Formats: sequence, structure tokens, C-alpha cells
Amino acid sequence: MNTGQAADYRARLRTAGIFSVPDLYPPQTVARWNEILDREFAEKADQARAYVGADRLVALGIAEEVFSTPLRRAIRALIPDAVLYHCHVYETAANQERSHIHAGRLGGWHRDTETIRLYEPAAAPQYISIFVYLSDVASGSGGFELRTLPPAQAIAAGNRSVVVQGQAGTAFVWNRSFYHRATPNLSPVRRRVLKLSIQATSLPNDRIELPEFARARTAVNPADEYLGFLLGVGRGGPAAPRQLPQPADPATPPPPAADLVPNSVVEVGRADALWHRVSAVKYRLPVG
Ligand SMILES: O=C(O)CCC(=O)C(=O)O
Ligand SMILES: [Fe+2]
Repeated sequence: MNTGQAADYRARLRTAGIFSVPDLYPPQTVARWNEILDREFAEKADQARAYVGADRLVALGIAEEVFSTPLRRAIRALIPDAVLYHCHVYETAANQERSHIHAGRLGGWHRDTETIRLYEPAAAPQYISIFVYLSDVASGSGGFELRTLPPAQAIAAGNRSVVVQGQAGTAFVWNRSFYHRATPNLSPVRRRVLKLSIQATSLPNDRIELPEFARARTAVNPADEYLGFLLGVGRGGPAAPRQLPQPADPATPPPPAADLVPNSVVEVGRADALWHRVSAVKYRLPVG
């Protein structure tokens, strides 16, 4: 394990909450996935939000390429015994004036509920997502936005944020405990994202037992022990204890991180922000 790079990743996720990983995948690899995924999504083009799940990604041979050697190194550096929580590609509708998720309040700004209670500002980030844009995301095309301030401070108008923009293949890692949202996709193109979330094996994980992951586990190449581990093979099983496979090349560093510089500010109404603070107190959430 390259401890310097791991410490750098974690420090970035604790402070700014986000960093990018330049050139994680060759453009031709991303283009090939998209050709395959175009067929998967063709029949779902009328759905406001459409998914291709972990099981399909394994069956289509995409998962094997997604979990490339550099990505495996990055995951091990972030959370050594990581298990997946999300592993899918999703598309969100074009020509929208609102965020595709949690749009009703705070303009879509939220923290992922399951991450809130265990959030500790000084600890290593426990809930992490890795996004790879599979469509080009420019200004107005529904980019992911994250407030670059730790969440112990309640969200307020004028806080700095980053809206991630970039071509298909743009990869970034973010702390799910931070405030974030999807900006409205005003553009005429559906936004396509590969979404992976990871967390330590010991944490509650209601999603890894879903049929999507159960099917992925039966389809994964049994010789690929680390991918099996990520997909939860052996979890809770009575047979062989779940062993974390050793990396073949522990001394090789994971890919370097790069800054994502704040390029926007949070826009929320005063009444919304006040309502949010009050409900945080009511539910004893560590906010405000
Ligand atoms: O689709 C997005 O940009 C944000 C989705 C989101 O809120 C999440 O992944 O937790
Ligand atoms: Fe979220």
C-alpha cells in the first residue's frame, strides 16, 4: 500500500470533499462501453431516470474493465476492505429545470441519509462515491455539484461549490457525507454516469443484498477474488471466511489526484436554509 497517496486521497475528501482522477480510462474504452450501453438504454429512453445495474455490467463485460488495476489501487487506498454500495450506470432526463433527485427542497441540495449518523469530521471518510461521466457534461448539462465545505457547517447561500464539468471519461471521487446535488440538466442530452459507492465491510449495507448484486456475484469470474470481494462474495456466508485478497503489486501507487477548483456558489433561499437548520436540530443531525 502506498501510504502517501492514500493519505492524500483521504485528506482531500475530509477538507474539500472531492477530487478528480485524470485519465483513469482511455477514451476508446469509454466509447466502447457507451456503444454497449446505448443498446441497454435504448428501450429506457422515456424513463426520467434509468439504470443499468451491477449484474448487467458484469454480464456485459464492462465491470471487468471498470475495475481496472488503477481503480482497484485507488479503492484500496481509500478503504482497504471496501465493499460496494452502488455499482450502476444511470441516465437522467434532458430538458429539465429541476434537479433529478431531492428536487423539492434546497434546490436539490442534500446529504445522503445513510451517511449522516456516522459522520466524524476528523475520521477517515467512511462513505465514498466514484463517478465517471459517460456523457459530456458542460455548463447546464446536469453536472454534479458539491459544496466544498465540510458538512458540520449548515448549508447557506453563497457557500463555495464545484460543479464538475468534463468530457465523457471524467472521473472524480467525493465524500458522500458532504452536501451535494445534481444541477438541473437543461441541455437536450441525457446525462449518463457510472456510479460506484464504497464503504468498509463492517458498516451496515442494505444494498449489497439486493438481487442486482446477488446476480452479479453469481456471474463474476470466480478467479477474480478482489472483484468478488467488492461485490460481497462470502459476506455473511457460513462457508469460508471472507478473506481480503492481497494486491499483486502493493508498492505501486494509485493514480494521482487533482484538485477540482470551486467554480460556483450555493444558491438556496433563506427560508429553505432556515427550515433545513431547524429540521437538523429536530432530528439531531450533526449539522448547523
Ligand atoms: O446524480 C447526481 O449528480 C447526484 C446524485 C446523488 O445525489 C448521489 O449520488 O448521492
Ligand atoms: Fe446524494
